[in-house]
Amino acid sequence: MRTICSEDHRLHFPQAELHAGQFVTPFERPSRVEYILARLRERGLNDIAAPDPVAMAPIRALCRPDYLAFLEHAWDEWKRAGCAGEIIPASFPARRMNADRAPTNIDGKVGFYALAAETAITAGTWAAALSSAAVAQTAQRIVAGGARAAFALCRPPGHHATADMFGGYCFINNAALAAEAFRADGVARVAVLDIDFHHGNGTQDIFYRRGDVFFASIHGAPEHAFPYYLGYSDETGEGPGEGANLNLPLPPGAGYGPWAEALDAALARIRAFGAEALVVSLGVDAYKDDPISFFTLDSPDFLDAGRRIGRLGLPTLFCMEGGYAIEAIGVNAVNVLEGFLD
Ligand code: SP5
Ligand code: ZN
Repeated sequence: MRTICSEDHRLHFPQAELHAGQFVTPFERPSRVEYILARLRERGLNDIAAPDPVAMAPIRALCRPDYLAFLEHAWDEWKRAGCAGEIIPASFPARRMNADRAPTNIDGKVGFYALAAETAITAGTWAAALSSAAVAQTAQRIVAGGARAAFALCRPPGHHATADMFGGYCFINNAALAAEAFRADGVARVAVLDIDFHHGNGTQDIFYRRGDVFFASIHGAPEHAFPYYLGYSDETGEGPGEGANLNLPLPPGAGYGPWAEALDAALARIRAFGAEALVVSLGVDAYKDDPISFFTLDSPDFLDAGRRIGRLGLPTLFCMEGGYAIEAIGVNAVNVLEGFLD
């Protein structure tokens, strides 16, 4: 299985994450990629290549134009306004306020386009987000070209990003971009399986009214876990998308027993949907030692999860998402790939 990875992910390395009332070094940091690359090499998965140049047209089709303009120019506007630190949202269009009229003021704009305050934007964020999208695009082309699978080692991750909001460490939804690319290549039915600990709110939102892309997510129940305001089991899709959204929330402390049961349920629904290509939002923050999550999966469980996904027999693109137990992220992510290849 070929891995696509860009060095440009390093351009995004904020110093600050608002966590538990303090600024801490972000959990989502550049070294995550190094650990995954090291483990790939250790396991002989040495086919690692850089992405082709980013294709902007599909990104423009996926995201709202004003949101992309914001991401591209936010840093310059922030600096021009005399702000000293990294871009961190502090005001939000909450209930009964104007959530569809963007302010001109950069501080107002930042909150308008944010869904959470933990994610900072820095000078290199736009370039890094585009490189991550390019990684997903290039890996998707490999699968569309006939490979059984490819690994898009995306960083920053994408599954929390909507067409018009950043947050949860995400800026552009790489998995959604890949799913759309399969559709554009003529694949009639595509499934996105999100096994990151956190609900893939961005991916759900993008495809919620679509009957051609099935979305399934196994995640910490929204009553207890970020992103908190989406991911309930009664969110089943709308209009033409009714029945094409499957949320499988699990309670604090959930281990591989219930998690694997949820995975089998998701895989059965993907099979029944008639998917012809699969995008896996591959987060490994369901791991027992993850510092911001509450499932208790162990490293061998990721191997088993990969095996089950492999038994679907679909052309599969793995897109890297979360995972913050950094010393274990390589083993856990590569275990999913190795299980798949078994
Ligand atoms: C891609 C991805 O995995 N994004 C995750 C974003 C999580 N952001 C905020 C999480 C807030 C968690 N608070 C946890 C308290 C733990 N003691
Ligand atoms: Zn996550």
